[in-house]
Amino acid sequence: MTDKIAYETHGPVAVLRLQNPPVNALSQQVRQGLSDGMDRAEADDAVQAVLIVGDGRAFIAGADIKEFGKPLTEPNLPDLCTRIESSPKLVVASMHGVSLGGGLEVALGCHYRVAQPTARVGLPEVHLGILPGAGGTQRLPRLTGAQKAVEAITTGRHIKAAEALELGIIDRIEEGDPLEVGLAYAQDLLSQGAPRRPVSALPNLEGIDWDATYDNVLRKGRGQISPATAVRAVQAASELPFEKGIKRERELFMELMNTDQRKGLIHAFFNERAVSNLPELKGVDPRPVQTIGVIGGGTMGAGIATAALLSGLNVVLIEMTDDAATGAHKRIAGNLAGALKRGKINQEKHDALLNVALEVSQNYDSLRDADLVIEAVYEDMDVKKEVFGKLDAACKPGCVLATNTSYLDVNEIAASTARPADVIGLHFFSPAHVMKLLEIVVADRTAPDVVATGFALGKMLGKVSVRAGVCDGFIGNRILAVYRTAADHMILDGASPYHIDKVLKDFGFAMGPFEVADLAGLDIGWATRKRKAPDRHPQERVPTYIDRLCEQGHFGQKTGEGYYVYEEGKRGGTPNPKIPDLIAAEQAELGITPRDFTDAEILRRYMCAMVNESAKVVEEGIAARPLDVDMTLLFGYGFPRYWGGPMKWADIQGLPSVLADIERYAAEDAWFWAPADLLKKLVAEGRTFDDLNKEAAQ
Ligand code: HSC
Repeated sequence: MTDKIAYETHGPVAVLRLQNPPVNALSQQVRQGLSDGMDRAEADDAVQAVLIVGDGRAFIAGADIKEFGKPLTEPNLPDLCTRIESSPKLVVASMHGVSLGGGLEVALGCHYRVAQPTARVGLPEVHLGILPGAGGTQRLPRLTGAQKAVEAITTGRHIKAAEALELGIIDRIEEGDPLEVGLAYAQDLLSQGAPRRPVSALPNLEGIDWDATYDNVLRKGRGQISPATAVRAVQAASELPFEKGIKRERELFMELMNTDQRKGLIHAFFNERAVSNLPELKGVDPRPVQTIGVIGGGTMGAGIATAALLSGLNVVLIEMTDDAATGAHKRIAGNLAGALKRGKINQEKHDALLNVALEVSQNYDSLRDADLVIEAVYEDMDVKKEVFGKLDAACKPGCVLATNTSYLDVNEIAASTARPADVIGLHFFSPAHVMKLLEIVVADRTAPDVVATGFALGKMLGKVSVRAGVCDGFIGNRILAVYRTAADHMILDGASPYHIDKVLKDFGFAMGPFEVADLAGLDIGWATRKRKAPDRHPQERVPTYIDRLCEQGHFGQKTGEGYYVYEEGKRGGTPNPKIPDLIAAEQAELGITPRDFTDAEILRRYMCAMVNESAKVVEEGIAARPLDVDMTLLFGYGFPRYWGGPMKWADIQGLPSVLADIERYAAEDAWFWAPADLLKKLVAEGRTFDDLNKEAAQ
């Protein structure tokens, strides 16, 4: 026995209790302990049944993900599940909290399953780029039927106990201490003389149209292959005897284990948790936050207010005029109505949030009790300074003063107040009650407990919070500006925006950069180009063909015309026939002969520009680690999760090849493509971005 499993007997029942906090992941020691425990129970003639139960907050959260990518160790999980199932003694699982992946597979290896009413089960492996590899694709469909198993496995969703009972995944729901409940159930089964009931012995299931199901799941996966591959594993359960099906599952599992997508998805899993784990936050208590102020009730301010209300905070929103206040209230009411419709809140909660927790005011004095105020007004330094002056006068001492600016200098804003240590940037992404990313912008004089308060607020709001330093655009928008420029350069040189959009959607982005530009509004880029014009480097190439469209009042989706033309009531747009002419005119003016671009070259240039700027952002300390850039792009910019982020993508490609391409491009445009020093250093030392993440974690 290992110390991860406690063995005890209660009358005729041997109990194997998992003790591997925080979530009883099935590490080698846990697997060994379970296997030894089964041996011991079987060797004891007084034992008639075995109960498997977990200590702490979950039954079992699955295989130990930290072991993935390392050499396999015995006993392996599929064999362990088969070993449990083939025990001559009755085996029962008592499940509480979550039973996920390998955790559910262990339970499916047992002969009977009882769960707490609050328990959740699921096979979420596809989200890690793999499939259930310990019999889950063979046993689950034997209980639920093919269609339901395909749905559960390809979505990886968590299934609540009541539904699990209905689907036949569990046998009983019982509230109480999981050990007591499990013991009572086992005793019950013994007294009834209940037989062993191996799921693998159940008959093969009915077939479905496997090819159509595979195609459908593949399409929905937008390039992610694990869900579709899982369909083939379930197909094996319908077409092959159990032993052969298990073999097929193993083959497909190992195939996926060796993919880059598995590496990217596991990188995302661990780093979305690691991102808020910063040395500067250790031992620093955040300031308490119960009431927040929001200045400005446009789309952004209303979104922030909605997110805060839905997280249980009180909100005081300040607007300047009656009309604006009414508009803000309407927007928040609309957002909350959406939450009500989707079942996120009930009517009573909805009414309380809108009528009690929210106050819309035109008077800064209403902010007297606010613990934190977020300004979300027009992006103009003078306007921001005026707002901060008023906040300085109205807010209580210790109130955190935050700006939601997307690029303005937070140091300058802070310096305009009498309390710069209380000032921080909280950069939300629109719509703020939906988008997961929050950039926490730490200015030179921001106090450590104000930084901790930013992260605590992010956690309350369910955001992925990333620390960023002060620069134009912080982490995300600064990098975006550069890879967008790379795309614009390709357009000047001959690629079409529609080709570029297609290549990036094939790569896994939900939208192409020009579709995004149309959605965000072309006036934003136009304003930025004008703002940056005075400080522009003489060697900078800035395409202006799209400004001609803006000059005619076409700003993308909101005006019905941009890179695409949008028709009322139709989803998506069609290429705007004016665009090629505008591009051709600028090419003629600049004396450029357009050339062809392959899909591969478009992707490579776009990604190399992203990686190079990302490396500069890390090198300058704007991002604390490469993983901070990766999480910013994943949660705020639609970067495909299965690549893990741009820095993980670069590691997977091999940094020497990325640098070689950047240097090749630099021969054409040395200013734009100047390679990052950090990238050159890592290549010279034979290291990766992930090595920097690991060093930072030590
Ligand atoms: C699997 O099971 C594969 C099998 O099908 C087959 C294997 C067969 C191999 C055969 C080869 C021949 N492992 O999220 P939280 C950590 S794949 C290791 O903050 P919450 C997590 O990193 C697995 N660590 O808490 C964090 O650590 P930190 C399928 C795991 O309450 C801490 O636990 N299962 C871990 O918000 C707390 O986590 C899944 O995909 C794991 N499996 O959520 C489930 N799970 O404190 C993944 C968690 O150092 N996990 N940790 O940051 C989750 O969805 C969530 O963590 C929970 C808890 C819902 C469990």
